[in-house]
Amino acid sequence: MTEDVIIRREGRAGQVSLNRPKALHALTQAMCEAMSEALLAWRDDPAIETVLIDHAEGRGFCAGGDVALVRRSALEDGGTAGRAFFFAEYRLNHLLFTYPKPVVAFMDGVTMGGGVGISQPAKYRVATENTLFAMPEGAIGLFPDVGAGWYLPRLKGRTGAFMALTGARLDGAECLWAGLATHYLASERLAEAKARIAVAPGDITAILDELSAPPPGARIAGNAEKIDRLFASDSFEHIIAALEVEPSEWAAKELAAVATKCPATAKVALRELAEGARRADFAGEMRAEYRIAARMMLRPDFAEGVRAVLIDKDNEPVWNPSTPHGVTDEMLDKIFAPLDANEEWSPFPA
Ligand code: QUE
Repeated sequence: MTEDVIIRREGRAGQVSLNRPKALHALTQAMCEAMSEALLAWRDDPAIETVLIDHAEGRGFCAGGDVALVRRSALEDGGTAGRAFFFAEYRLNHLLFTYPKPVVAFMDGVTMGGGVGISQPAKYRVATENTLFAMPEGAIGLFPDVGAGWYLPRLKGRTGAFMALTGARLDGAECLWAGLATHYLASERLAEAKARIAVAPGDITAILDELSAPPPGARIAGNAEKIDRLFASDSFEHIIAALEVEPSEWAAKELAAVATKCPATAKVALRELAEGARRADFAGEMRAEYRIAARMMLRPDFAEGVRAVLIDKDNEPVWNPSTPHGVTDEMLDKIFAPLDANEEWSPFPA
């Protein structure tokens, strides 16, 4: 049992509220397991017709995963505890993706990493004026996981590659533009939306449509042409070269963002997205990402990135390799290789 997630029934809805405010509701293994247990019970419960996912008191929504624990595990137990965390998190991601009842995720605040993994599989994804959405793993030498290899290449144009390489933070209007959100509501209407959905789960679309507000303009739309052109390649070196010769302030700013991130993360992400684009089933995606996670968490870049961003907060990570050229195809092959058969990821039984 954990108090870091609140699980309750509200009318005909099951509701899970992330409740770890001291870490901006970043997911722990216990939180993932508690959510999965509730979802599995509700799946076969005819009294529950929909599931709502939100956060409790204070700022939301979910800042990611328990990367401090994963780092400690990498340094102290060879990664055993870290792998167990990813195994549980990805099972939850997959359970949501295949869930037979409509899920509504309320992305009312920071939605990064782990928060993306529990919102993108939902049929309904509500953004607000508080939404701040990103896949920022390049800042800590990890990689875009929780199904990002599935979702990002399915966004329009090269939006997904752009997000993976720059860690760009999208606001709620930009999430709606990109399809990362299905609805945009003022946060002051969320309580009413949840209450009405719990009473009439057959009317979710109508309720969210009715309570929607017109979003402000999506700034990213004005950069879409540049994003699609400059991030077109699956080669990291080609993308950097394109940004370098583009005579715009925007390109210079994005090049600077890309250049401060972990080079290994960038190359892993580009291969991951290219492979994910061709995939037909989500379980295969999560199996592939678990292999990558098992390798990436043990690389010194990850311990160094978490140190620089979350522990010492100097934001001056020293990456190794420090250049794109230093990250070879042979290194990538090892990161993507299958695990021993008894260590591979598997979903919950259907
Ligand atoms: C990149 C990331 C993460 C991050 C910051 C980055 C991430 C993550 C957290 C995070 C934040 C606050 C917490 C916590 C974790 O920050 O994945 O436990 O309290 O989980 O720049 O990928």
